[in-house]
Amino acid sequence: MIKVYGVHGSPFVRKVLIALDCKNVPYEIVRQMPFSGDEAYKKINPLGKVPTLVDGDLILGDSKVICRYLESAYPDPALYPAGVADRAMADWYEELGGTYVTELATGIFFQRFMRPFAFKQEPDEALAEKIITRQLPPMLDYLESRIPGEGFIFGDFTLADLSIVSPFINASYARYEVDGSSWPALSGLIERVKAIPQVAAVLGKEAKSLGIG
Ligand SMILES: N[C@@H](CCC(=O)N[C@@H](CS)C(=O)NCC(=O)O)C(=O)O
Repeated sequence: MIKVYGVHGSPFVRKVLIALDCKNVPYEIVRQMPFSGDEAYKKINPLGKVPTLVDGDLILGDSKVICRYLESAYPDPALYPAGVADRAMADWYEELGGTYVTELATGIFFQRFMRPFAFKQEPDEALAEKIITRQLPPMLDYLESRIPGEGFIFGDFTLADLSIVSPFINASYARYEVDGSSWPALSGLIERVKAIPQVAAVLGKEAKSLGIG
């Protein structure tokens, strides 16, 4: 059976678990904390990051690489759009969601959730506020201009939708919600993605694991 190394709460692990669930592929999670400096884990993923997917002899790191493998190996249902231009745009949204948007949203998550609850430290509220009031809004404006008022970015749900939405799920654990009066399309997409049964199921397990259920 496929093994996914990682923990609930990581947006990158979340993406892989949801892709596997959508494709109805059984898997087991091998608990692996990020930032643990675990030398044994580095033998299968030298970056030490989660997730890593093990499927027989195949050992892959990086959620984008893993999800592309899953799409080729288990094509039904498709989780990327067909068509060269849409596929390229989906890659762009996945990249943007997994890099800059994640950095900003997990900045809020780290300050307001991880520091007080995991590390018993005071959050740097000034830093969280700077992200919320100055750094995020231009990105939210860009996303708002690209997201439809209904449905998903490419019609059917794809991992591009999840990649855009996922960082905001982490931020919501730190009491940050995208303001629906300023960014209604993005705010609506977040709700629609969270309502997908496979997404809701993983988020339920995540909430339990993070103690916020
Ligand atoms: N580009 C990677 C990013 C993975 C990543 O940064 N994972 C975080 C957890 S959310 C991690 O393992 N961080 C540990 C580290 O950077 O050492 C992916 O898409 O899988």
